[in-house]
Amino acid sequence: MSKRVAASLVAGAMVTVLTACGSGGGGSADKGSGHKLVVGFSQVGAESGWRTANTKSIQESAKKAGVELKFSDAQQKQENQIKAIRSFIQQKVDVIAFSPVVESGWDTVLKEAKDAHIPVVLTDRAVDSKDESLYVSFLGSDFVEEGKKAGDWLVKEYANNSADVNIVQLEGTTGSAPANDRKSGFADATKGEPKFKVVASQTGDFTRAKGKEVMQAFLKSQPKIDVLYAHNDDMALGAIQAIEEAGKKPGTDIKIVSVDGVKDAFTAMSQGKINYDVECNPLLGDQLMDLVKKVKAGEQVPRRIKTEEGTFTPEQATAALPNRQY
Ligand code: GYE
Repeated sequence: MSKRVAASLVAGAMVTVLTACGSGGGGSADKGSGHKLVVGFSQVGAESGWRTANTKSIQESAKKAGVELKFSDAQQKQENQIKAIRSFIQQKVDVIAFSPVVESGWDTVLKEAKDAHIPVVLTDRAVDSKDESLYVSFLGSDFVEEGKKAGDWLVKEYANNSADVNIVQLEGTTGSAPANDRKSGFADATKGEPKFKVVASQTGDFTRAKGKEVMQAFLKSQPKIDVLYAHNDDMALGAIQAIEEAGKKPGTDIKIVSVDGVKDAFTAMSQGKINYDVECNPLLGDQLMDLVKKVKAGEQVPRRIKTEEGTFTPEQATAALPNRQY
């Protein structure tokens, strides 16, 4: 008898719980059960093949995951990203995701997001903020490691040479994480050998047009260039044009090592114009959607999620070309 009473009490309790859920009476389900997760995403711009692939990946993954993506293109300007983030706060999005164009100067706007209780996820590029509470997670590549891989290749390539190796460097956007880190990783890998000399280093803003322009200036000012280290493929591709127009053979007269691993660079590699490419994976969409869903659900997420990536010789790039997605 007492058992039956207990059982019916349990059953009653269950019904109550089910009813509460079904009617949307739960405290956190304040936007109703059909509410789509809304993510505000501020993208850097459309400066490179890498970026185009990254944008496409994020937009497609959002669609697939049933996430409403409010997409904003900052055209490589920090002020535009700050404006976009403020507008996302005003619109009360569920999560803000962004790829910070430069590393510094984010504390004020990120504090505003925190005060509005909107979690922030960093993707692709990092910020240098000391206050770790301003974002919940950072998903992207290890750019220092990428620079090291480029430098390690150079050390091996010139292992049997004792003569000076004159290097020109095309840097990414000034103040950006990939420019800072790819520069320092490369410098670290080559610093043990004084024969490696960076004779000129300047920003090409991660674009083909600027890469070409700066390489033209390098070719005019530098009597002897052995190696070009480009922080991304688009600048390397622009530089290839400048080298060819100057009557030199890219990949032979000037060796080229670059970062990204986009299709156009693999094509250039198959033609012998780039000697080594360090991969940086732009296809972050699925991982990002996974992450924002977990963050919204209040689940514990890792502070740092690193993307796995490899390196490519011309032979490997030529073999990978037919199936390359970006
Ligand atoms: O390497 C470059 C792009 O932040 C990793 O930005 C990204 C870099 C990428 O413009 O091509």
